Amino acid sequence: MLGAVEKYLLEKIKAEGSIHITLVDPEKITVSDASRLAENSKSNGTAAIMIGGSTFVSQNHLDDVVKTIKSTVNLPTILFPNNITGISSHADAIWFMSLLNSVDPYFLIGAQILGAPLVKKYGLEPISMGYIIVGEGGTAGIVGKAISVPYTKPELAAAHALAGQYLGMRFIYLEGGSGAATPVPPEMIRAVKHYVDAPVIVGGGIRSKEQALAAASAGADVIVTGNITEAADAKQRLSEIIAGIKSARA
Ligand code: 1GP
Repeated sequence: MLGAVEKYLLEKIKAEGSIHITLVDPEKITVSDASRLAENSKSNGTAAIMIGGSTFVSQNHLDDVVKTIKSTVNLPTILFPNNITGISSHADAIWFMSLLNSVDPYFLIGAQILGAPLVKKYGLEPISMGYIIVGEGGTAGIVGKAISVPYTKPELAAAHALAGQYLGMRFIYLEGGSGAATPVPPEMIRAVKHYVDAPVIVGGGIRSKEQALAAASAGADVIVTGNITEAADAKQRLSEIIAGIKSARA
């Protein structure tokens, strides 16, 4: 049976074409900023809040950020863990993910084995996801010891994604790396969409309405932005990006 958050995401994608999710990196944010950011995101039409970063954050701070977001907005909170330290009992769901192009078995299955009992104990909804680092890949690529798929090799990204789907992963994430100079190219998104039926999440370096529109038009089901939500003009940028995503359907 599908969990409530996964069902919500699938129904929203079906109804709206492409949806936006805000990523909150607890390393970079105070609890009060997290609350303000969640409110901004909700008022601009984001579908859910993801919480996670690429390095270490104290478990207490992570818990506080999740709790604050939950008490501020009525949106699903989905953990986006880089390790077992990214698990909080206060969230609704967790991307239960494997970094498909890591050379380190820890990021393929090791952390998942250590984390699975906690996910069960906390009653978090696990949503299975294949995570693929592409392009420059950023900190996630370095920490996760990934052999990144170059932007010039869309067919290789598609092969990774299809392998993930055949292994039973229900979402595929193309990660260009937080703050990437260039977002995942539309050709790569199109190639992946051509191969897989699973919803495709795209993130990393999306900063403008045009970039969001290009990703959505290429078939991205979910567009994630993190960095821009920390900019001074975050509210304006977020509203433009979400407008861009919605206009892909028009
Ligand atoms: C990073 O894909 C996300 O994991 C979002 O990237 O911070 O560049 O928006 P940005």
